[in-house]
Order: sequence, then C-alpha cells, then structure tokens
Amino acid sequence: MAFKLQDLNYAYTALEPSIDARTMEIHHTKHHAAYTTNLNNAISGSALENMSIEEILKGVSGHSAAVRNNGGGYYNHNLYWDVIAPGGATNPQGELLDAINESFDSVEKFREAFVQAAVTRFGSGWAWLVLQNNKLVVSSTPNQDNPLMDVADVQGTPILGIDVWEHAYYLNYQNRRPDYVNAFWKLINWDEVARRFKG
Ligand code: MN3
Repeated sequence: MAFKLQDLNYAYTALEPSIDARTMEIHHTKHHAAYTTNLNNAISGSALENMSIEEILKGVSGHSAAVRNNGGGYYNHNLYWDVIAPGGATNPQGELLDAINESFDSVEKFREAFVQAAVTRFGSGWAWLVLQNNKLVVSSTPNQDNPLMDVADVQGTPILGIDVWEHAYYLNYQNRRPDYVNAFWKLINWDEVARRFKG
C-alpha cells in the first residue's frame, strides 16, 4: 500500500470538550481510514503509485474523481490532525504573525475572515489559510478539494485548514457549525502552522 493512515500523536480525548473523543475516533478510524484505503485502490497499478500526495494533487485535473476525492481526503485530514495537535503556541508569532498582519491588518481580522469562510462554505468542504505568492489568503473548497489542486479557485500551499463536513462536528454540535468553528479556533497549534508557513 502506497499511503498509510498515520497514527495521531495524541489521544482521542485530548481535545475535549472542544472536539469529543467519539467524533475524533470515528473521524480518524473510519473516515480518514476510508479515504486512505480508497486512494490506494484508485492508484493501484498506475504511475501515481510512485508519486507524492502533493504531486498527485497538483495534477489532479488529469486524474479520476476517485483520486481527487480520496487523495484530497487523505491529505486534508493529515493536515487537520496536525494543526489541532495539543501543545503548540496558542497565538501566531514571529514571521507568521508579521505575514498575517501584512495580509489581513490584524489577527482578529484574519480570524473573522477564516470563521466566515468556514461558516459560509455551503454543504461539505474545508476553509483554509493559504500561502500564495508570499502572501496569505483565506479560501474555502467543496468536498475534499484543497488549494494544492489545479482545479481550486484559490491555489497555493495550505498552512491551516478546518474540516466543515458534518462528520467533523455533528455528534457534539449538531447544526451549530459556528460553535464548532469557534472551538476549533482555540485549538489551533500555531507552531505547526508556522512550520508549514516556513515550508
Ligand atoms: Mn473529515
């Protein structure tokens, strides 16, 4: 198998009460596991088996819907688990803070734009903080698309992402997506976002 479901380096209970353990467990062992298995099935026997996930996504317009949906799902959830891992800085700092201030005027204005993108994404999808030509922008994508994909409206390197599929929050928040988004904001591991920002 080309791609492996990564273990979380923290317990399913670690993000309670913001994200409950049952949601974390189902999200990781069922949803993320299924994207991983289905991606491997979709690329089996093809040249994509020898490519990185980033390379696959950058040329996704040339691949099947199964590669687009499951490759996105595989990549997006790896990023998601990392940017909410407990223990990092609780606010943006250093060069990342400077870049946020330059692009959005303030962290608060960035937060408003990010929350707005997450809350208003219709149906299932993701909201992102994207590094694009040395500038930071907020975007959102449908389904399991992401800014690495050549089909995305806003293309660049995603450095922060929130899953707004109902499976990410419904057990605890039901229809209250804004409550989940605001809880997610408080979980962000800014050291991990800074690591991705620096590339
Ligand atoms: Mn998900």
